[in-house]
Amino acid sequence: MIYTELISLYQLPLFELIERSRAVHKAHWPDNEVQLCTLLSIKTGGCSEDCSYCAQSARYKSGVEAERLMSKEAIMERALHARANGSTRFCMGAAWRGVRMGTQRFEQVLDIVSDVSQLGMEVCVTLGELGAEEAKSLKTAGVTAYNHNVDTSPEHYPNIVTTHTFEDRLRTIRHAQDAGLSVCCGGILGLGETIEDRLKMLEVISGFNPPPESIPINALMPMPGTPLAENPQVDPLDLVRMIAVTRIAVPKAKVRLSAGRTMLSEEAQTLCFFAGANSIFYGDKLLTAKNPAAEKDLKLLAKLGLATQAPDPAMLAPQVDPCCAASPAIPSACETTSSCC
Ligand code: SAM
Ligand code: DTB
Ligand code: SF4
Repeated sequence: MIYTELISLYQLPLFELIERSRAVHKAHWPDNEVQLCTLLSIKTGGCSEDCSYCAQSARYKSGVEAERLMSKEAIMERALHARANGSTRFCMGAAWRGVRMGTQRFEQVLDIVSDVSQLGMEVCVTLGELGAEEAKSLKTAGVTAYNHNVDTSPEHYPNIVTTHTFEDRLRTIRHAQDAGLSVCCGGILGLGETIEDRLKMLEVISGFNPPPESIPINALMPMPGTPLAENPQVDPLDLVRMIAVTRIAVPKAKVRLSAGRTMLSEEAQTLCFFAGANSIFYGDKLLTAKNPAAEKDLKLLAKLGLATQAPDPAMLAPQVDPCCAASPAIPSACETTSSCC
């Protein structure tokens, strides 16, 4: 969807916007279902990159210490625990710029993925930059989805990260798509961006062909010691609007209400679900930051009469739309990732 369409939607009176997003949601998804996804930081801290929101960058004194890659045994224990608690997706994150074929750490990750993928949950990984070969190996090892966020608009990205570019992010997404992986790609609100930046980000994401399988919408969790530590909290109603427009722009994607839920009231989260969010990160911790307690989330879902989604580990990745690939709507995004009209 192009920017002018997105901004027209965004500026609708809130109730009208939500009526529209609700209608799209009902046409594509079971009405009352939320997917529970557990995150685990398998390699924490010490990252070479300078993403100014991130506590795991080695450049900032955030109090997060660099750790080694967790052992497969410890990861399996956490994955089994997540499954027993009702998670149907297990997402493993690593504080790396990227991974490379033939390195010991990538071989270890492939071995870990092979075992986790036997547990019947969807397996997601987020390891930074990928080449074509790395993406293929992850697919073969049993990864369902690759999480790589564009995080903000192409214009605002250089104000937030200088050690890699927006185009680098798109290239990795393209490699994941080409390998047949589902792509999980979203961003963060609260990085000092404008509403225009948020919608320019969504213009890029909604232009992907194939479309992303899931779109995480994070609200910045200001991390002590990072350049954005004092940024103001995102207005919860802006988050609701963003979720509603995302639901309309990419009807078939899971929209994941991601980081920042500890700062939201139950009522604000309820509005996010009503507007089209149908997945959350579940468990007391995100990667390094806090998340609502699992019991609290289960109580909220029960109060709202929301069921949890069944796992779909054999989920097929969204397919390329050949018509759209032939007439790309967003040429700038098209140079590195196929774009859909
Ligand atoms: N290193 C990999 C990468 O950058 O893609 C994977 C891990 S990185 C922590 C995954 C995502 O977490 C980021 O792209 C960003 O969207 C989100 N994130 C990181 N720190 C955050 C924060 N303080 N608040 C909200 N979201 C955050
Ligand atoms: C995503 O979009 N959000 C998750 C997941 N993908 C990897 C990460 C949120 C991280 C929040 C900050 C932290 O825990 O350090
Ligand atoms: Fe490293 Fe990812 Fe954090 Fe950037 S967001 S500093 S790449 S872990």
